[in-house]
Amino acid sequence: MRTSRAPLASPASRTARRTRRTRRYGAAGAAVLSLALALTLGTQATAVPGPPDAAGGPASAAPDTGIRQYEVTGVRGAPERSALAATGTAIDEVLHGSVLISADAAEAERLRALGYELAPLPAAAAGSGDVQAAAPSDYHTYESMRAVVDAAVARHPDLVSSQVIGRSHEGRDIIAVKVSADVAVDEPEILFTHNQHAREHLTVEMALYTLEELTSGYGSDARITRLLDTREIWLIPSVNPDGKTYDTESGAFRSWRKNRQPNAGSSAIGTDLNRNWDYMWGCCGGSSGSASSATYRGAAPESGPETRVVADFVRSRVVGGEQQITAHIDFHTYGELILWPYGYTYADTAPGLTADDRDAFAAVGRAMAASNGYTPQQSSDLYITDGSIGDWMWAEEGIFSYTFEMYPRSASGGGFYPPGNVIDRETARNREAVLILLENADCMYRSIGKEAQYCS
Ligand code: 7B0
Ligand code: ZN
Repeated sequence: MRTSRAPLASPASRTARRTRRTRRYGAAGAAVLSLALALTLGTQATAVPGPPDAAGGPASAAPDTGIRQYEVTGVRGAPERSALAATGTAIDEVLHGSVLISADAAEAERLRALGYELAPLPAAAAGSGDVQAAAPSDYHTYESMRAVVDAAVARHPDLVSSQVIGRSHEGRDIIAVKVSADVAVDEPEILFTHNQHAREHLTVEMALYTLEELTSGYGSDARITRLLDTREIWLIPSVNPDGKTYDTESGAFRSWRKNRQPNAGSSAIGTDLNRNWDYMWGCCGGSSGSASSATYRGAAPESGPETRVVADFVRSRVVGGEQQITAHIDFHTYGELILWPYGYTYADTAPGLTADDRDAFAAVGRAMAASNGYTPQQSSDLYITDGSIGDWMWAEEGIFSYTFEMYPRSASGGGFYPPGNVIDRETARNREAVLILLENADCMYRSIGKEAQYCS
């Protein structure tokens, strides 16, 4: 098992690899916009609780699974949040001095027995105040997502292609959509992954928004035209199609997070795909070894077929010994955050993550955050996670990997189930951030003024 050793590539060899790589692409003639170093959005790292909600619709109660949201009081600071997360609870939202979690009755009891104080959230944050309740029909299903992708391929065969990269546990196709004008032969590649977590439906809408924006902008929007001429963009709109389907197929939301893979010796279903990646897997209390936990890390790294499919896809992008993908966003909800590695440690620099790496992560992360109003921070500022996608992407593949936590900032905006009438606004809100990443993807170190050192 490769859980507690240093990354395969030493920082030095990886730097050399990136330097070589950019030497090949650096003169490709891409008009590269310089990164306007943005102001950070202030030091606020946690959400401010919204007004208490009155009774509302069913969005945060999930009768099928009995999973609902609770506020856990007296939890402040990343170490205390990490201690709570180490019990196997998934933290949904960080407030000042408390957090929101999703739990079923048994888990709530267990946490109370451990001394935590839990208060159930009023039946639904969504559906109260001026936020409407969402219904499953507000979002694309897995099937209707496929139809949108197929239509884009049919309309823009010169720009868009779709391929099946593997299958989920229940046998659904996991697809990767490639968007590129393929003018240049050898281009930096950027990957967007969506919907590792079943209930985070807004992230699938984000993939479809990006697809539409890129395809409709080619030939009409100079910036998008230039980017599609000089980049290869990969979208995986749903990493977890089984979980997504399970979450909504009954007609009510189930607050499901994991995949739908059975676990040997347990009646509990599912692995948290974002704890199942093969770097520092299970190292640090940032995931659970119990099958019933929302953050169950699985029996082994990449034991989730969906994790394996996406990891194999990423590994398949190594051409001539060089990983072609340079930058990545993994879309989640919610919290309005932009996170970068590492999640497994509080340290700002660590094996394979130099001060320059960290500074480049932060510079581009802050520039993106300045465009969408999200809060930029290292992942572990939230709480410790191990086996998450971003740590693997960076440590094993040298890919600048961000995690976006999309709208809303707090449960009062609908939590995991914001109403359909915010989808257009909240996906378009990330347009600029996506373009900033695409523009920086040929040399992330330009953001810290070190293009010559790393990318010349
Ligand atoms: C998660 O509420 C991941 C940070 C990456 N190291 C944050 C993510 O997997 O816990 N938050 S979420 O589940 N979407
Ligand atoms: Zn998530």
